Amino acid sequence: MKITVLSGGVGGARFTRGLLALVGDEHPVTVVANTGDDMWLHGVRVCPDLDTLMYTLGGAVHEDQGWGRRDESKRVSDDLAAYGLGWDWFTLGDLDLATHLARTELLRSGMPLSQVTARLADRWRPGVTLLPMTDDEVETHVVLDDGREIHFEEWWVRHRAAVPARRFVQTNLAVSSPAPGVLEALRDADVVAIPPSNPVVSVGTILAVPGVRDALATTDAPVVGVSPVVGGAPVRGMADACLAAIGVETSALGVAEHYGRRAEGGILDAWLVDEVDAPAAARLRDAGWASRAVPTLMTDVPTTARIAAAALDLVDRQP
Ligand code: FO1
Repeated sequence: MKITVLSGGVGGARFTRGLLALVGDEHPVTVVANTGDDMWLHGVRVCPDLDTLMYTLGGAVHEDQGWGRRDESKRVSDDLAAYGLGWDWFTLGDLDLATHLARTELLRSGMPLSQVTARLADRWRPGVTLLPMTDDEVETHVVLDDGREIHFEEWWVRHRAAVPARRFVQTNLAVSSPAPGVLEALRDADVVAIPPSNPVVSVGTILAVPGVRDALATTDAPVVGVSPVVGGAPVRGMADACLAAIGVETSALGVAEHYGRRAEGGILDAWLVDEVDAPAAARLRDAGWASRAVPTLMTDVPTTARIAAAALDLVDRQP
């Protein structure tokens, strides 16, 4: 059974780790990662979601943070600050910096991001094929109410998304192309999973790469999603601020309707919600969706494996 996952950072990485615990290495998993959070910092290319996936699945992630490396230090970042350089609210750890230096060196040698990602992932053995959504350089920026445009990471990390976003601007995205293997991973999958990643700036960004949404709409694989919103609030991060910016209600039902059912031109066949949102599952079933309410808090790997099993089961796929 070929499984394809469209993933952002922490939520998607944790879900995929549980999925791998469930399916072992009998079923190949391909993860298509959001690269809209990427940025140039100190002359190196930082790819937060690719790195969170690589570190989490490779067993090197700082577990409490969900990003960056375990046993990390920040001597270089502190010394850069002494030169008045960098963002004092954004820490590039010393070991993490090696990843960005390696990536930048390989990119500068002419290697596309997808090949660079495969080369870096080789070291960590993540147990999946890790693909950036595109090899083109794209970035998500946020236009604030006062008209200023800042990088997504500044809005997300410095302002904790507390400054209202008027809209999101995604540089170069409309003219980007899916990275090699991305469309095939959607077309040839036996099941496609949308984990509880940020539906706007992570999954939404992947869907905005030309060709991806069509591949998702036409693949023979069933598409099942897991709600990132539980009881009207995002489990982690500030997806509610992103949903508000695009006028979508922060609820399991609101996000399902935002993604839309494939029979009506959307991208999903099935939607797994948390047990507190059982009424939403019932309403969706009445509207023709496959939907079920189970505990969806990814508290540990075995629990997450059970969530992944419930998602696959919802579209009649068993590992
Ligand atoms: N998140 C923070 O809240 N604070 C940081 O200083 C920070 C640094 C950082 C460095 C590299 C990297 O790959 C990720 C980093 N993140 C940090 C997490 C990042 O904001 C998120 O992983 C994604 O952008 C959202 O999914």
